[in-house]
Amino acid sequence: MYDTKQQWFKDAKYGLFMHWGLYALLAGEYKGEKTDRIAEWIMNYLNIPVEEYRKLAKEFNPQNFDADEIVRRAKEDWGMKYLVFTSKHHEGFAMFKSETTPYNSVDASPCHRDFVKELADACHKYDMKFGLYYSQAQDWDDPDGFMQTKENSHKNFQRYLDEKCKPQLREILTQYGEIALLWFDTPMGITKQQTQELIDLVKSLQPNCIISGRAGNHMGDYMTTGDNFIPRLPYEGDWEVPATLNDTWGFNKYDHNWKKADDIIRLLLKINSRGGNYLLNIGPDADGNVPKESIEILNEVGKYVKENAEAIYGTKRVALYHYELEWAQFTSKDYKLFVHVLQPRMRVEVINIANQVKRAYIVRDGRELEFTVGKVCEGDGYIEVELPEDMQEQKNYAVCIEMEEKEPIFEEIQ
Ligand code: FHN
Repeated sequence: MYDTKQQWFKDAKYGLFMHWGLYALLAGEYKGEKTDRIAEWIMNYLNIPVEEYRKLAKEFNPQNFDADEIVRRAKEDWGMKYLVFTSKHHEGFAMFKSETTPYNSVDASPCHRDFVKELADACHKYDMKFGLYYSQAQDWDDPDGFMQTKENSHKNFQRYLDEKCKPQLREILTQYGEIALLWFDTPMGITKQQTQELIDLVKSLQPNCIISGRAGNHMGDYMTTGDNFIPRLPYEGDWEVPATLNDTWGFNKYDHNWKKADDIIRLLLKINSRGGNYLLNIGPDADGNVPKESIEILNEVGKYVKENAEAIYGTKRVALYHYELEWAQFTSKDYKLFVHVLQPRMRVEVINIANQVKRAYIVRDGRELEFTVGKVCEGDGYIEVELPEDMQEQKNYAVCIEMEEKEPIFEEIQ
């Protein structure tokens, strides 16, 4: 059984990840050298010396960053239920006012802005759950932080933890009101005891804050999959897929490999059908603009999510035989099975319906549908829902099959 403080997370299904830091200024290129890999790793990939990289802080002055507008869109247009923002990524630069080190966006940059505060205020205003990413082990700026490619990396890791990581965690957990989620990442070189100390610190300051699956040593409050990885089968308990819209997290001007809105809708439903949450990323540019491609995709996906809210939020995973169809994905809630129709169809056929069917309707407008039921073989119910002619050319809508309240129609494995 899971703690009810995590209920919001179970029900959320869809959240916004935001990777933003000094790497946005480089956007995949440093002194004429390009990287088409994930842009927030440019310091590491191109071996930029710490002192050189630090100079970027003096250029960071994003005039167009509008936390209120991003959060409003995420909530109202994109249908997302939570936001996770990189308060400090592996580069080591804090996007908030920190007394621990002046290497932060308020003290080191001409903008003098606390972006964690701006986003926290907006999230609290729009009633959006607010989460913070904090790279607890990898810190390429601190001599004792973890950096895979550095000789003598994390020699005195405990000093880094005690003098930078923990004080900064204390800051982000005490300066901005409720923090619903602490998103730890890449727990390299961290021991079980050190992980426990970080978790204890988080819980002592914000007892309701839940912790991502990458705290280290399998000690988070839920499971985080690999980046962009969707399991074939569900995991036990709560889980989340962090994912990109193109192939980078931080802004990379050379990455144009945008996924299509239809693909994102399918991926969201595929994850939801297995009981997981989709944490989908945007990477604003150095001026604070969210790439227009991201906005276009998220607007289109958001339309689906909002029209079919009943079939997404608070849903549970479905039984195995409802997993993978070319034309549909499935979710369920109470005694309702939702068929998300992703390709044009004449009718919707579903097998293995255990209970008596009460009615079938189109989720977005409540329109009742004709259906026939039958049995393929003993214990194997079959339903055929006729789609009205005007629906037969359409795709991307959900049909609800509502059943008598007898057998639960989803599998509960917790
Ligand atoms: O190294 C990071 C990467 O930059 C990004 O933040 C992702 C998001 O899940 N996490 C790590 C790689 O898994």
